[in-house]
Amino acid sequence: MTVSECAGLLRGNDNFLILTHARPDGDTLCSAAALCNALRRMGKRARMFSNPEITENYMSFVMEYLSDERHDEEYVVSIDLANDNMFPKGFSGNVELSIDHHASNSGYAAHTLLDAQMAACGEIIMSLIRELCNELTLREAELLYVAIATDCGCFCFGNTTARTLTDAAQLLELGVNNGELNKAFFRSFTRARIALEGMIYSSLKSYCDGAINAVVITREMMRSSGATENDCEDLASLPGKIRGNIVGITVRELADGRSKASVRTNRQVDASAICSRFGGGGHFMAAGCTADMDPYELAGRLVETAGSYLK
Ligand SMILES: [Mn+2]
Repeated sequence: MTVSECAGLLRGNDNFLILTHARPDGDTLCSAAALCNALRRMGKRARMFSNPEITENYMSFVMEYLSDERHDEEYVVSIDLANDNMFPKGFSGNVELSIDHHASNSGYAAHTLLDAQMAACGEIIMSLIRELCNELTLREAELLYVAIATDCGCFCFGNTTARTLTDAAQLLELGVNNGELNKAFFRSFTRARIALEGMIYSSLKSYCDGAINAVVITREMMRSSGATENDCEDLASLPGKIRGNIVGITVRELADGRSKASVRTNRQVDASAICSRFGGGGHFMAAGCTADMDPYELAGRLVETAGSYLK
């Protein structure tokens, strides 16, 4: 359906329940919050589902929209949710409307507003709010900036288009403080995270003229840095930052004595083929496995296997 058809559907309904996806990110959360704010401005009743996995960094942005209080006959709208196995923990039921930018959207909802050209759902919500309310409020603009910026790596990833930058520019014109939000989401980290990264970089070993880079994260490193799970986001991308890297291997020691590996590759080597040798799998450029070995042993075995794929 088109944005204006979707706006018509929303205008004709009330008592909205807005869903975000499992392990929620900035796009699903802040797009949902912006839509919730706009629906409330229109005099509608709207709430966001209390997704139990919302992390601390987003809580202050979405808190005022979360509610467990059910309205009667709720109209369920999902945001950034490609299929029904991404439903948030604690939700089951039917979805009336899915607003999404994943080309793989399975069509699980009764109606779908899909635009796979968009870098973030935030861009679709931006058009939709304009259609519904003519203008965006500063609050909505801030939420949409976070939604868009987090889904395109602060305008660094290849999904960033001219349209993405134009949308962001319009949000800045509405008064969004991009410097402050970028600092909060992309340029500041906990002391524990920085300490842990230091240890990880110190553990780095390079092989095959730097085409393979491997790091190990032991339980002792977690303990001495004071890092928790919240500090461990995207650690698997660290070895791949080295220029010339083709296969980046990150191995983490688990509490039960086993080890868990993440393998990231560029287009030249199949990460899932490497991991399948150890009972794992995944995508071509990002895969993982868990093995009954100490982390240094698993790292060594993965380096050896990756080396055989380079030839
Ligand atoms: Mn998204």
